[in-house]
Amino acid sequence: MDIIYGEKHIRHAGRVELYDGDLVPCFEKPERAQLVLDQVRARSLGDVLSPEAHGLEPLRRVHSQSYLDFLRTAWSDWRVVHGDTDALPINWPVRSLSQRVPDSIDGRMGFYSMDAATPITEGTWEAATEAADSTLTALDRIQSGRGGAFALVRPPGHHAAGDFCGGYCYLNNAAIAAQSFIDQIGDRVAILDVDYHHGNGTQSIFYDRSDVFFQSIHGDPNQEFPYFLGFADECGSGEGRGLNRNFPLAWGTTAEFWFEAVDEALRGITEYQPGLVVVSLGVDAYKGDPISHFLLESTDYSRLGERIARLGLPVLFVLEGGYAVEEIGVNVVNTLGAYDAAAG
Ligand code: Q9C
Ligand code: ZN
Repeated sequence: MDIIYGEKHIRHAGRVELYDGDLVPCFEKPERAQLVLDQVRARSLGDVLSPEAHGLEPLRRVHSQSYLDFLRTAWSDWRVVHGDTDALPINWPVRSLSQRVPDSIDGRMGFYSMDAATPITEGTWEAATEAADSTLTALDRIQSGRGGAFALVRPPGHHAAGDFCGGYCYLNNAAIAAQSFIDQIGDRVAILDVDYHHGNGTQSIFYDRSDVFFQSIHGDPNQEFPYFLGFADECGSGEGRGLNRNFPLAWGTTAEFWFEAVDEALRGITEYQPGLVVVSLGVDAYKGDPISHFLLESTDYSRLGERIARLGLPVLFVLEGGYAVEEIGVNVVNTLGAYDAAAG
């Protein structure tokens, strides 16, 4: 399959995130994408292509203009006040607080974010927009009949909602591509999110929509980030009722139970008959992941790719999380290689 990879992601390299009460080096770092690229090349997965610019319009279809303006200008506004450090929020507009947008950069950091693990740096806007362009370029390749495609991107996207960043995510790459497909083709899209964390951003963007079927398999939000979305009773609303499905699983979940959820989700996709499947491919359900608590083996990712291929539908794979840097490339390419082999 075609792999889309751009180098601007290197410009997004946050220093620290707030983690278990300490400021620790960011888990979401440039090395991740480079190690995936190494494996893509080592195993000759396909042609590695550069992203093509698609402009801001596809981003506006998913994110609010005010959020995009914030994201584009946040670091330079922060720098004026705080100097040459990464921008991190520290206060959020919860419950009884006002939902008006404050003037100060500190206030806006909280307004447009959900956690203190998602720093905005000098290169964040450039990297995030390039990731969206890579994902849209991967979609173009699929539409020109090249089979599956892989957007090898960072920063990831599935925690980013219409108007906030969080969980290392700024622009929702999977959602932007799904919406672009709908705008161009007018057919339905199924999104399968296998990242260890619930894809709260993607869920919220499409929650009331009948043209996008979102399913996520993830750590139970009673135990795990993002804590405030991803429960099993979130089924979609209005026209989207029945087209949102969550599979929250307990810490310690092994492949046996994880694949029960995968198979159930794949049956749902077959029934829905979409024109495109987008896979939010985080590989942090892997047993060696430093911030996660599932127990998948590297070989399980090959099983995943094979099962996805059996759908017989065009598939756009988008990289999300995965922090066991030794194995991230192996796990990703196991998935994609097995998909290619089984899809023929
Ligand atoms: N103790 C992605 O995988 N920190 N984002 C959680 C829990 C945030 C993960 C800390 C994890 C975000 C794309
Ligand atoms: Zn994750």
